[in-house]
Amino acid sequence: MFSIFTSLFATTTQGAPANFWLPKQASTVAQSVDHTFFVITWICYFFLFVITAALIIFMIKYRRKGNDVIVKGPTHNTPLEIAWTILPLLLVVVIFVVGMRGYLDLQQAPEGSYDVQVTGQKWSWTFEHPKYGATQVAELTVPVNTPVRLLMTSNDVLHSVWIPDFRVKMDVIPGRYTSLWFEAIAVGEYNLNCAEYCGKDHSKMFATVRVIPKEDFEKTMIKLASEYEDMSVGQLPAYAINRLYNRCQSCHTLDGSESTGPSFKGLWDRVKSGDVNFISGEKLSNLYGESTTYEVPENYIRSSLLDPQSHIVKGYLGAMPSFQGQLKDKQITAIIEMFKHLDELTDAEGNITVNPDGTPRQ
Ligand code: HEC
Ligand SMILES: [Cu+2]
Repeated sequence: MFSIFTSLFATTTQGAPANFWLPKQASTVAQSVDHTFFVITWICYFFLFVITAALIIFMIKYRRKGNDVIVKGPTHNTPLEIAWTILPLLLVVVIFVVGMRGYLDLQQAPEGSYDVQVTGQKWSWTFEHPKYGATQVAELTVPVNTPVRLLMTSNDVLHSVWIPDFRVKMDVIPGRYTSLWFEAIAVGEYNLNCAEYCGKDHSKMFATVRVIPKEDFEKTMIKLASEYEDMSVGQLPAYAINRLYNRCQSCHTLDGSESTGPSFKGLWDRVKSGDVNFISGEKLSNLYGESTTYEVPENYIRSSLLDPQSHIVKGYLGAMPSFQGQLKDKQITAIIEMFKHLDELTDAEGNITVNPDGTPRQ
């Protein structure tokens, strides 16, 4: 209890730990944000005290005593009126200058920042590292003491990236890019939350920012970009749904609902049984068999990815882009394995239930 009050007086040093009022300071801008916060808070405390004291003193001093005759009070006091106009004006100017400085710092990412592409989608965050070709879902790894710039957009509704320990927050808007930058000052794990109510599972839309030493960063990213290479076939479905499905999710759902393309739910059963009709009038089952177009059903999925225009599913447009050159052979295998095991990777509503390493997602 005592520390709640002492922390009110704590000067905000760079990198201050969490206290009752504010979370840990873990970025370069946190100190100045807290500074602004405390300047305004202390102005409020000052006036709370002065006004309450005046109120109590006046209540006692000017209370009605006995049956005095009520006389007319003063109606006007020029010096007083000038004072209560000029003083608050000066105060709001101070607040504006302190606030504007911090705001400008937050707007402009420093030259040479490390870029990350962020996509918000009900209800998960995807982070792409263009420099390494690595993709992360629900977790973002960044180097310490390096300015990082997030370029953000949404696939559906309004979201908002908020990292309390870094004191940064920015809306994520469909059909538009917004940006945000931070420079973490300490290695560690920090929470990233969605701060814009975005529907049923808004409260589950969070991610972990993992700040790691600079010298480990390159190694970690390269490993992340090629992590599937060391995986056994049994490990591939969890990898695919977490690391590859985000490239498909704008057109393919996991819950059976229609989108630009057919849902992935039940896809493997449809494909295996050959129960797919094409706009050419052909049926997939007629293309199966020895020395025909697709010797095994897996080849149909492979060609759907590498040459999507060759057979277009009835009821859809040929809107699928080719992933030729973008997916390695083992990643294609991973996607096929993902289709086969989709039931074990998602719940009835199409939410992903496993982490990339196969452990259950909370
Ligand atoms: C821009 C939209 C779009 C994206 C992104 C996209 N697809 Fe498609 N996909 C489609 C459309 C439209 C069809 C149906 C027409 C066709 O067969 O080409 C389709 C069809 C398919 C089919 C055949 C489905 C069936 O029922 O026979 C598979 C398999 C497939 N996509 C896999 C993927 C995978 C895996 C990804 C991500 C790596 C992906 N798609 C990304 C639009 C997309
Ligand atoms: Cu959200």
